[in-house]
Amino acid sequence: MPSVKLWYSPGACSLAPHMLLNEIGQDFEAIRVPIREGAHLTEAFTRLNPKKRLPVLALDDEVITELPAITLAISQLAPQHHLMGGTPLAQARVLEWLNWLSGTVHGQAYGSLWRPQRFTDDETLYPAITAKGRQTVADCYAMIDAKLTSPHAVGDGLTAADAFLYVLYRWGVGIGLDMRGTYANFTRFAENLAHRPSLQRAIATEGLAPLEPYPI
Ligand SMILES: N[C@@H](CCC(=O)N[C@@H](CS)C(=O)NCC(=O)O)C(=O)O
Repeated sequence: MPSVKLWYSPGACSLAPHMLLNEIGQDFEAIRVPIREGAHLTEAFTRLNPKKRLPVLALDDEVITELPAITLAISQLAPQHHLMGGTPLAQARVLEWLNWLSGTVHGQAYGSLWRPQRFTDDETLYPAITAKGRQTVADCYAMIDAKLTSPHAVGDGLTAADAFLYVLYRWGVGIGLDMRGTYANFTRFAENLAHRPSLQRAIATEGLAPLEPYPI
């Protein structure tokens, strides 16, 4: 077994691999890099990941970035958990989710909402980009809600897609969307996932407040 390290920022998308490492019972070192405090912009962190983004996973000296690659690496540590899908079709479905969640929902929608400066140098355009980002989040969440008619995004077991979706549910609450009122399937899904000890432990380690009173 390699020595495993995960660099995370509290409540960021790194919560997904954090949960998955707990899920497979992997020993690992969790290293806190709070984005809010600019800790991802230090020289030391930039040397580790020149993209200045979280999460980062290290397996011994091998540094892996990008959430879908990181969840694949975690899945390969414990293939019996099928975190990237248990059949060839399920693997394609998990990748389909992760690609869309990373590229469109995270990179494009939340990128526009939270980081309009990535899309233009013209500050007068920031409000329009931010507004479009918020609308794209809502559109994407409607699609997610329509697809999440069962407890897991793919098949009948936990996959990396579930973990990432849970993070996005939290972000929806964080940006003030009426998640419970608007996205009933997504809410049921998140409440169901919130019972998992692996997620509860990651939330406690990251020092996050529970979202809402879950019916435990
Ligand atoms: N494509 C990257 C995106 C990672 C990313 O943007 N992470 C956010 C946290 S959720 C981040 O590090 N943000 C730092 C910033 O915006 O400066 C991935 O999938 O891992």
